[in-house]
Amino acid sequence: MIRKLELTLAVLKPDILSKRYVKEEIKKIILKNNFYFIKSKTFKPTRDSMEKFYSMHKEKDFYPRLIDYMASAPISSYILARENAIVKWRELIGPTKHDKAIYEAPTSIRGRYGISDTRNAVHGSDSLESALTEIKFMFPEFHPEMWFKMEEPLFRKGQDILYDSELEVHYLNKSSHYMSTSIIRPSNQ
Ligand code: 3AN
Repeated sequence: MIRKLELTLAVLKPDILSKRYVKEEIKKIILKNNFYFIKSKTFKPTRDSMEKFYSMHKEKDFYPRLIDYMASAPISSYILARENAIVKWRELIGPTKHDKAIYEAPTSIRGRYGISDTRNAVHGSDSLESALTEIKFMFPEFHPEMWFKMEEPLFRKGQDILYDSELEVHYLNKSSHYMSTSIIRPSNQ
């Protein structure tokens, strides 16, 4: 059976971006685990956008703290692709709660780089449905159905894929693939 690649949303939270070395370590973990960086964006989110992104937690006592934190400084947001991307990325990031991450998954990203329940280093979509919603939220210009049609088969083959470490993105080598208008070297918007 041909297994399709899956897309998920990863976010590196503000305290990770303030530590250049840690950000690089996390990117190395992502690459070592055979994820492709399909889209990448580093920006300082507005309070309003973070309130929407985390609206499902509106009633929770930690919500104001979470919004203050997420809107305090730049974040990096990525669309990642691989087989079982959602479950695999959740496995790598580890438990939400800081104590649990430290004691039960000390080698996970949150176990290594999380600081508290709120400042827990990274985000990962927890289902297919939330991955699509979150990808649309962070990358409204990206069309998953188009990507699955035009690019997924080529990424799945895994040949002639290049990585631009500055743009933090994988792209298909133009010269070795039949060119479709949708296959262009991505620009960092
Ligand atoms: P996850 O990010 O593991 O999917 P969610 O969706 O329950 O976890 O929580 C979203 C974010 O809210 C977490 N990443 C964390 O930053 C924050 N958060 C969750 N639970 C707590 C808590 N009990 N206290 C403080 N912050 C929390």
